[in-house]
Amino acid sequence: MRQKRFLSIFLGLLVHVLVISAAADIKNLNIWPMPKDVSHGHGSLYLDNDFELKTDGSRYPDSSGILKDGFLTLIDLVKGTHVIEANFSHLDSSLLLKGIHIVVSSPSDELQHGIDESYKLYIPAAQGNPLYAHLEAQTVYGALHGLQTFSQVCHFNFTTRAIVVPQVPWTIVDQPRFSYRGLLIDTSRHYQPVAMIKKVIDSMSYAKLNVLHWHIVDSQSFPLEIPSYPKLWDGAYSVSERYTFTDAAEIVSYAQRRGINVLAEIDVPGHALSWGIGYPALWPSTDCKEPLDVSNEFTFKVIDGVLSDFSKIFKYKFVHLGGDEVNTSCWELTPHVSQWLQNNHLNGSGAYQYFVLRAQEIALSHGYEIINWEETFINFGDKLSLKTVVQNWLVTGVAQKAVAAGLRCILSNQERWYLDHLDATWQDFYINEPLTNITDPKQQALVLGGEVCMWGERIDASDIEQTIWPRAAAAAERLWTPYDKLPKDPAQVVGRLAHFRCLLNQRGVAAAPVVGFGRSAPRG
Ligand code: CP6
Repeated sequence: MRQKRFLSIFLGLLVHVLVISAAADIKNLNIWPMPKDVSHGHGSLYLDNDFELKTDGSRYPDSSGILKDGFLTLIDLVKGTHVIEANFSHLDSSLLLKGIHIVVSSPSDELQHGIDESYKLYIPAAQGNPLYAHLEAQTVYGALHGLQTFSQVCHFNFTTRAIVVPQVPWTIVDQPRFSYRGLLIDTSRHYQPVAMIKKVIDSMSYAKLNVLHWHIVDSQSFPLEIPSYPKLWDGAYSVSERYTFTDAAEIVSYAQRRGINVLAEIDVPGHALSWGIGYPALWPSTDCKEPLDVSNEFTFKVIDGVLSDFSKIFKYKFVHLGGDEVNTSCWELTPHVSQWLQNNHLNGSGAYQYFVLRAQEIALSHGYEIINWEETFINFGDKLSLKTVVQNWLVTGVAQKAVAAGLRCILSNQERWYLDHLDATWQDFYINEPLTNITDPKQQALVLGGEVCMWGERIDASDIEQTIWPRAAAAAERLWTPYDKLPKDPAQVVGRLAHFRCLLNQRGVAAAPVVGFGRSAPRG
């Protein structure tokens, strides 16, 4: 029955697509990122004062309340800070949208890499009573994307003082182009309060980004509690600039409820000086505090403890093991490490390979697949576990080589997708195409997606949001929207991006002006 009803709705839609899409001027659509297929009409509806969620016929029980919370978020987002003053009593009730009917077919709320994030959203025109929007998705996380799109279609109308849905009927059929759409934050160079991390997660959900890459620790500080090695967070900046293990679990849960996976990183063996503040045995010597001591079994015991603790809270199937910028000469110049190298017939680069592969084995033993920075592939790509994803950041064209070797990869080219490069413009972010020079469909399928990186050396909680946004949104559309819908010239999307940026501001996100749009002057 239900199936039939949707079938007839979607057949109706098909007619709509055929009839209306020719007329639909894509430039007037202010949805970001642009969905796969959109059509709309020219009517208007209002959200009823008790706009409701209906989930009958859904196989998803929502025992965790993720869908309910997604619905309440939608209401908050469309109301913004306005007080609804509409009095609909005089209005023809055929103009009121009573609610949204959501049908999710998978009962599971497991969030994992590669889950189905598609959705179909239909908002009817004023005909038939009572009026409900219809949202269909395979998973609850697809439904959340549909609710985000819905929130961008509605706006507060200052004449009626109600929420209007213009341009009905809407038919939106949508799914992401890439399964990995990431944002890196770095809590080692500057501490970020938990509240700010949650704000960043909220803003990611508005742009349909789905992976928060948490570069938790680095040489500058070790802010996270590790129960197995409780002195590791002695490496924090201060007693307050820390995350308890429970804080981290809370961040993971907060993100998961918004359809966002958390990718935890320990960047080893380089970028790890702070580990030795609590456990100086991890340092080769007081003259060589990074990379971690490759010759000491204790080093691998600690990594095992950290990843064992991680596996209790970081449920994403990947863990990031870093592996970039390793100063191997520091090992060669430290007498006891140099002796160990000789005994094991290794030079510095051999020891680097040994370290990375051993860390990979430990991660695999805890059930993880692995992401490593590209230097590991450049130096010993043929030795890496096939469960490795190579994350590009240098300007080497390494992605083509990684996928040709059968490994998966993620793109983060530092000239285009490094948010700490303040001279990289939103246009640079927009035109960065992950599949450049990758033509074989089998190899294209190994490109999981991309990630923009907000390294923390020069930002803290005072300016992280305006440094991330709006440029991350430009990358978010590149990673979401089908290639053939993306204009070659970013000038064609500037107005829509500026609109999204204003939406972020209205939602309390300190997104910076879109340079080159309207009255905003170029910066600095
Ligand atoms: N920290 C770590 C960093 C960077 C990397 N790893 C980095 C390098 C160059 C630039 C920006 C950031 N700050 N751990 C490289 C992956 Cl330009």
